[in-house]
Amino acid sequence: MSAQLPIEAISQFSDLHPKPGHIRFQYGTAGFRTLGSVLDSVLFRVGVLAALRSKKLDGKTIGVMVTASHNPEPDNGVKLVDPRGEMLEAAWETHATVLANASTTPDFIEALETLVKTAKIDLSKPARVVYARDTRPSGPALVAAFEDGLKALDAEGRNAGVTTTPILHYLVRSINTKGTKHEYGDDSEEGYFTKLSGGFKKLVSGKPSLPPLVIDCANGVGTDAVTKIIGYLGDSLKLIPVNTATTTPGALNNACGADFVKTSQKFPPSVAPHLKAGQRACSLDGDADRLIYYYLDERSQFHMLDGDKIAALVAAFIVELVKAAGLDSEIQVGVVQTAYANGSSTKYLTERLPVRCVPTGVKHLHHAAEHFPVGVYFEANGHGTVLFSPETQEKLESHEPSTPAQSTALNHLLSLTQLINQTVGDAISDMLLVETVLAHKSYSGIEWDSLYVDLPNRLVKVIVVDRHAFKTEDAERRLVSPKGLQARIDDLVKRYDGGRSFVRPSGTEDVVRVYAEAVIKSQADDLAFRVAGLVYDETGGDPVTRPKEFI
Ligand code: G16
Repeated sequence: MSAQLPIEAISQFSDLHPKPGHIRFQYGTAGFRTLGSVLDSVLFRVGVLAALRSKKLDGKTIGVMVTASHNPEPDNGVKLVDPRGEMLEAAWETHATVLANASTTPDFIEALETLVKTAKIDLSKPARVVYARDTRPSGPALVAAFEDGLKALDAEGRNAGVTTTPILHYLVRSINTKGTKHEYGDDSEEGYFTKLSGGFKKLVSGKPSLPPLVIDCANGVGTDAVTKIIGYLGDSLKLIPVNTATTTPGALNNACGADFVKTSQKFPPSVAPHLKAGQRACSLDGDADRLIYYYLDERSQFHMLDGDKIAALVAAFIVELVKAAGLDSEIQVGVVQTAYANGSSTKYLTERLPVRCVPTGVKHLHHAAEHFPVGVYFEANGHGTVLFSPETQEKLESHEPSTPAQSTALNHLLSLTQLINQTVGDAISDMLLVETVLAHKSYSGIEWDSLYVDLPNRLVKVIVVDRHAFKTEDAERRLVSPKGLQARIDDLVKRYDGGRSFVRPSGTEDVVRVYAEAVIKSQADDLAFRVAGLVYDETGGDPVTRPKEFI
């Protein structure tokens, strides 16, 4: 290991991107995420880190996405993507946090030297990074800071421009598998759209067309991807894009998008003109990696079909296909959820399939899903995908069907492996997946919704002095600190029929989240607000500013 860190170049560039003194950065649920205006130094340092990660992995291409996804427009963020398109390895999240918090350029260089030594990075290896950003106004300057990080290490950068998070993940895997027997797809946006739409068209060929689908693009980067895929889908599916104002200041995720629908349990007002009784619609989030469906029934009542409902729909469909292909004794389908999964969905799924519960964050769900031959994972907020293990993929490719019906089912499964973006949750791929199942089953939103009845639930955010004081266990279902708070929550929960509640610090916003469900809606609301009140009081909240609803 003869090559050395280019100290002079690093220090010159680093001086251009000083760390703001008062802020402590943390690589959280989905990377660094905070106000875009304070992230300059973080982006520069992530550039250096991404180059080192690539060197560590023998020059494999690392991905970097500049986005704050569902957060409001002034926020921004950055996350790293490992070579197979999966989230950054957990140990390196710690390295990222250490580097981001070095106070000065000499401290930063010292931290880099320690990292190179402890992680045994061979600096003579090449460094390759592909990167993209969403439509946030703070994006271009942050990308420029990031590029300085690449320059400091003389890394090879490929700018994928303005695109969705899932497309960036797709590109990373495609670049790294190019020319191998595991080639994932052509490493271009065109390759992505061709692959997904090709799988979809095969799956719905011969099925009656569904009525057009209204698609809320959250005024974000999904707009561009939706516009493009419309061209590839032709007559196979009609989409009606709304909330496509990507350049209107303040519009991103504002009263629209998947997080708005899920959290407020209503459809975006801007979608109203397109929704008539029986019409189904869906919302993407700001970087198009989450998807929530909804429809109006004949009485024009709103019904939400969230990530749990998507998991139930999709898992049942895949189980049927596996059986029809004659592979049910060889290929097991499992489901991964988090504590936010509605109690009814967990009951519905566990009666039929193996189900695991893991902490919030795609990285946790993804890894757990990899343990199943077919792993279906969805967070209730609409973030998820389906993974086919390499063994399953091989089985599907080599299986000899004994009947025409088996052959059809097998081909459908193979087309699903094309349609599904297996690198990460992908709203556009998930939308095509849902539409496939609806077309095969001749389901409208009503039949899909009737798989099970959601328990009424409520999600509340509490602003506290220090959310890091909240620590959890048991897949975030119980608090271990602050001491004694869990016992008080337990006492409260006992008083509600079908009551369940948990508290956890967010990894993407500076808040503590409180979830509650109960048999009756008013009780779920009451429980959520009472637990929120406990959280607020516990952390020394000011009685004057105590939200009135925290009874
Ligand atoms: C990110 C993560 C998701 C997570 C969500 C909320 O989503 O990728 O896995 O569910 O944040 O996390 P938290 O409750 O910790 O704030 P996104 O769509 O914002 O990238």
